[in-house]
Amino acid sequence: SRAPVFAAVDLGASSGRVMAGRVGAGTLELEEVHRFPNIPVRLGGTLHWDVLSLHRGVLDGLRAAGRAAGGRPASVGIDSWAVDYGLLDATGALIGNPVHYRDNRTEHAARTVADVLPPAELYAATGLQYLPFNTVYQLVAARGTPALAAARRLLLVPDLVSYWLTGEAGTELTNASTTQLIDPRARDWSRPVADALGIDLGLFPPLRRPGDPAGRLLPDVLDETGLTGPVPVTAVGSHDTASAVAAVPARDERFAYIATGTWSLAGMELDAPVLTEESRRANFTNELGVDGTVRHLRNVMGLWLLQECLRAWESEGRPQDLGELLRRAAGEPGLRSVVDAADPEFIAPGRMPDRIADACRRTGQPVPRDPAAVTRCVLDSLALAHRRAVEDAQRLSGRVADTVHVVGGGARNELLCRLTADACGLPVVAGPAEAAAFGNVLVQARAAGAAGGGLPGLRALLRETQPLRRYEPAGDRRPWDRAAARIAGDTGPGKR
Ligand code: LFR
Repeated sequence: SRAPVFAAVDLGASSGRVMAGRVGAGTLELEEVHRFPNIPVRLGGTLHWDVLSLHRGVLDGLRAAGRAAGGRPASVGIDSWAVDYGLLDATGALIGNPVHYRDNRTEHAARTVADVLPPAELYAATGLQYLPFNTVYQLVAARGTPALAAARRLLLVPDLVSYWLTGEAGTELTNASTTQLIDPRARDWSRPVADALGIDLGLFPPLRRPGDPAGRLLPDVLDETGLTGPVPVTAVGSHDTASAVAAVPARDERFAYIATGTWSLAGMELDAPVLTEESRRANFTNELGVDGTVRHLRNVMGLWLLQECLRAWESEGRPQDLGELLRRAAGEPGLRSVVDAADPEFIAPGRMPDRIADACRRTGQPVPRDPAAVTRCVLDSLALAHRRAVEDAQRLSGRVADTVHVVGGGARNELLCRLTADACGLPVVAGPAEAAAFGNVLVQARAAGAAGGGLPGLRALLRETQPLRRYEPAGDRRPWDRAAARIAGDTGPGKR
């Protein structure tokens, strides 16, 4: 008999996909069975997720996964971006569309929070880096709104999708750790933080962990998808980054990772959080991972910078072909101008080429004009930010990395991988590109008994079955040092 098929729903900031993963002894195959766009909608001045259209995409994808399985998938798992949530009223109905983490409604929330809980205390309790969109800031910004007053339940995005599929509500732990309401040592809610901020933890359904059962597809979902039940849903690392890092094909513990897509999440995997003041000042986060791990990392802007430039050029009537643009960027002189790719100034959408130009001007560097030059500036800047995060991660944790694993969509970007190897002065192992879906599938497969072992076992299966590409570092690191020095003193609008 053929190996069972697990369906992974992976929702990203610009598209969602459903993958069919076949897993057995020595077998790991992943097939994309459905992909759909995720287009945020600005309405009444607020940026929303179009969550019903995502649900439609999930249903279509599950139908396709059934066809790929030749019947029904052995189980379904869901992961997505972090921090955002939907509110349910007393009847279980969704109150309004979830707000996008790039919306600017949390602008003043940091001050409100700091007045009650100084940043150092909040960090010592939760280990989370400051990002303006952490769920706590969203909840503080939503304080006093009729929506929050009517809410009986709060579900993080993957938990919301899971609830719609099964009728069962839970809060998956890895994603819960991005709310800034979790104590990463206890791996449980931090009551002191919630109480200090007046946040009702009763809104969150009970915690569940990757591998836990999460219900079965409801009869109406079976109807909509043409599947015959029972089809179980399994909790996975529902934070996409948790699933992606679970699928880093590392050989041993001496690695740093960069999960690159819309974001570059760069750091190390640890077995305990680093809650020092130094780590806080370096804006490093401690998110919870699969199997008791901690992701000690920094959020770097990632390919968002380029995506937003492409969107701007398109709206100016000069659309660019990405492949062509990357080829031309590879031919541009390197390190002419760099920006701080970890600067929160770049979080909001809009006018990206202008904002990059502003940052270059501010730091006395040539302003890139041509799209190829802007693209080279973005990729050099990302590589530089990768290097800084990889170095800081080692320094802050006292651990050593001899390899940098690049996973996620950016693993397909040869120039980015090569520049990252050169900047870090370490070999880069690139792939898999669909790391989040692999992590999602592997955790389900293990729960179903189709794959064995801890993370090392799952990672060995990835290494044996997936094509990986290695980039050796080349050249001189001094130009990178000089580029870093040019932006070290930048005190732009995003700097606090
Ligand atoms: C990546 C990601 C990051 C998180 C950001 C916002 O997709 O999940 O880990 O910081 O999106 O949720």
